[in-house]
Amino acid sequence: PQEIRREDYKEPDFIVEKVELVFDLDRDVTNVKSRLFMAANPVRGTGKGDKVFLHGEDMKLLSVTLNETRLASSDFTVDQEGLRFKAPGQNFIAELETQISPANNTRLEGLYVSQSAFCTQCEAEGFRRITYFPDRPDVMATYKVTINANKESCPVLLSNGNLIDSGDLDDGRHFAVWEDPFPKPSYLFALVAGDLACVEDSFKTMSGRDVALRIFVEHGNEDRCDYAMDSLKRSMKWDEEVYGLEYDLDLFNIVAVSDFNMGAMENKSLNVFNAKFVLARPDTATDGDYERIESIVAHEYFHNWSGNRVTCRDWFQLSLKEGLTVFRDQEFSADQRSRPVQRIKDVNALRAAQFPEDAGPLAHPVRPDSYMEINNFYTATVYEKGAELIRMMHTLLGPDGYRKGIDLYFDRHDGQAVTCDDFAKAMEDANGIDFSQLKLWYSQAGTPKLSWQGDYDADAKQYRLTISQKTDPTPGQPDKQPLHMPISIGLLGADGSDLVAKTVELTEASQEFIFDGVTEAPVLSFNRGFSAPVNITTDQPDDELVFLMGNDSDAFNRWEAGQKYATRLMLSAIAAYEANGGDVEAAFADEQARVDAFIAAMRATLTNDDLDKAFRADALVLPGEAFLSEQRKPANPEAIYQVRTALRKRIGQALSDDFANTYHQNASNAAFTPDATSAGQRALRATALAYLVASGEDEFADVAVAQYGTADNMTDQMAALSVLNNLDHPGRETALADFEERFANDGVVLDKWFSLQAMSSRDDTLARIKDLMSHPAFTMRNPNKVRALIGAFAMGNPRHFHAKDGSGYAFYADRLIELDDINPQVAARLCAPLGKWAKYDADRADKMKAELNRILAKPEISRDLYEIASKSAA
Ligand code: BAL
Ligand code: ZN
Repeated sequence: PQEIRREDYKEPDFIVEKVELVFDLDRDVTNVKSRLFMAANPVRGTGKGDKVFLHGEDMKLLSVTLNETRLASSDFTVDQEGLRFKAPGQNFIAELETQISPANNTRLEGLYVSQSAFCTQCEAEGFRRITYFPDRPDVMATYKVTINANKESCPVLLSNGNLIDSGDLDDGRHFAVWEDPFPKPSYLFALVAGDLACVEDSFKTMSGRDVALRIFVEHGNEDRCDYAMDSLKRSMKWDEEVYGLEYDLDLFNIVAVSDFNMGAMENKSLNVFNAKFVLARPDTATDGDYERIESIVAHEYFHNWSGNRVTCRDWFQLSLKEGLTVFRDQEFSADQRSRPVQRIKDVNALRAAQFPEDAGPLAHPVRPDSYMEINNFYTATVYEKGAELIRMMHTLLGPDGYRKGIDLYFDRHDGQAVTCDDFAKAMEDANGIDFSQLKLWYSQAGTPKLSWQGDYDADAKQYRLTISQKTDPTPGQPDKQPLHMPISIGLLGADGSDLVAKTVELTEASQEFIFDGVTEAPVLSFNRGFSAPVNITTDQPDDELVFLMGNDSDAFNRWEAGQKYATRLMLSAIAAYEANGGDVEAAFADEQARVDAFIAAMRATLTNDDLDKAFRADALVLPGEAFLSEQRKPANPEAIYQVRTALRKRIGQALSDDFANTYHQNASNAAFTPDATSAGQRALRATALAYLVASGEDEFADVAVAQYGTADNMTDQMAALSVLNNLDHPGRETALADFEERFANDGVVLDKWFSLQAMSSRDDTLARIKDLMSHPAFTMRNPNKVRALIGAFAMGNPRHFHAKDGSGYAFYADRLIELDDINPQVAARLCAPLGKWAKYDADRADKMKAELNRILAKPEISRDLYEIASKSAA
């Protein structure tokens, strides 16, 4: 497959001003007629050629008609990429008739069938699987869409914009006509037709308009929409209050479908969601699910401005809308919940997915320079690192300066398809500043490494801080420039108060900052709030970390200090474990004093009632196995698992009384509510239970069994089941069997059950996964099922995935090969774990590479999977 390069971007020769589509829906043969009102692109100037190209894939082309004259087959050419013909003039009408088969569309791109409903997914390039069209985001047209379908099986007919007509047809069919007045790129087109239940509400906008809000779900799920609806209304209000942005149509629809490649999709006024991110009832969804629903509903809603009203010129600019919209949803969640807890969550996610991406073979800049398949670039780098870039702009400009930049961006570019440079320019122009160095974050891949050196001069009452930065080479980028970034710091006095709290701007490879009036030798709190998305290589002494854990006024850095301490402790123990031939007792033999100090600091956090419970729960969780793997080369998954498990056991034993108190004190008799405070209480109690069970005392496993049996909500039930999941305890099988029976017909909930088993540390896990593949509810055709069972194994079970005999790799590669023929986009997305071979010992690395090569040898491998596997194997 060919690489597409950013520098090759050319304006389209012809644009489409208006589209009229008529769908005659049928599962096996759907007929699509389109009328495209085409014009030579005025930006290019007229008369620059008459060659028209329309993208199109996997369709049957029935006819091409230009200005009402049907073309002979010799007047156009069709190949795998699309349709070419000669324009009959500067302005003309092209009519195309195509046939597609939604029921056979297992890729879930374009028009397909989920359960019994028709739905679409067009981002990035799905529209070209519906009809021939210049399927690129810089071609923006208004759409009028007529849907004809069987009235009994498809009573609901939806598309973008406003419903302008509907009625009955012959033969039990009916129709609806939708018109979207806002010009949009084809990737925002959507159609849904099916027998769906509808939950309705409304929102009054800041200018007093009433917007009808509707959520469509499968029948029987109507009582699981309240939280999504509430989240939608809060998002609409927040965007008005914080960004001054009002919704622009009288109707906003959300549809939940079971089969979906992504989390959700922001189609204009018709958001299509993975059902997993809509449906919630206390007995089916955990607090984590509620949180994700809130943030994804917000994310898709916010796209109405940051994505739809102003969109991307080309797909290299994807972060223009995604980085900005992730930043917006993160800030929304921070405002709705606890700001530090939200920041911890976002940084954990960044470290879990983006830092490894930036350090591996798939590293790419926030604005990539080339791709083979754009679906492979919906990455943590484009999304989460892109959001960090916007966050740095926000920090550097302050809230008012940021808002001035945002206002100018939307004033200047409303209705346009623009670039990341256009966004930065609006920020610069509104504030009279120069972001040219900051913009390197768009083009330079890799996570910067920062080190610092602090010197205190007691006589001068001066603290000098030298900060150095370096970014390692990444594929295709051997040389890196120093970046511009805000570093928030605090200097703490002995009583724990801030002597200095400030944000400095780092721009040089090495730079000194001087703080005067510092009355005592301070402890440095560095990169507060994770103001810059970097790795810090300076080791702060243990006692300073303990001090920060107990005193830092920046809650994020209190948490961070604990994570650093725990990481350091475990890395030393892992080295000792390996040096002592896998003896976990020996691993901690030389670390007793440090372990004790760490446990004492954990206890102080656990019992500090001034701290938010959700924060305490986070602060008590040790860095995960995947994170620890990133800190070591070669990573030894078995050693990491053993040492982390042993440390948890020691903490559980040492603080058993405290955890037992916490567990009992945080029981609640109140009815479940998903608010952040109640969720924090449940999280702290779940953490206590997990440590009690980790202590190895049988009585606590019985407590977990009891909790599973008596809990009246999914959060508490899953907390119990997750700890039982790793045990050899009869209660495990009983609880799993009960769960399976209760949710046998509930795909979204049963996925939790598949995932748990895939992530179990038990030795029979891989065998169990193989059995579960023939479970009646499992199918490789449903992305959620694949992610729940197969994806969870590779991403959430490092120890078994990296089994020394290579069985985990071989099983996984077999699944990717099988999946590639069904859904290449999902297959490619799951391939990344095999690409991390360079992190492991030679034996594992060879086995992982061998599996990548076996994947590459697959006949008719998709472009999607080829790109990831070939870059990973290199
Ligand atoms: N645009 C694809 C899904 C999302 O990021 O909202
Ligand atoms: Zn998005």
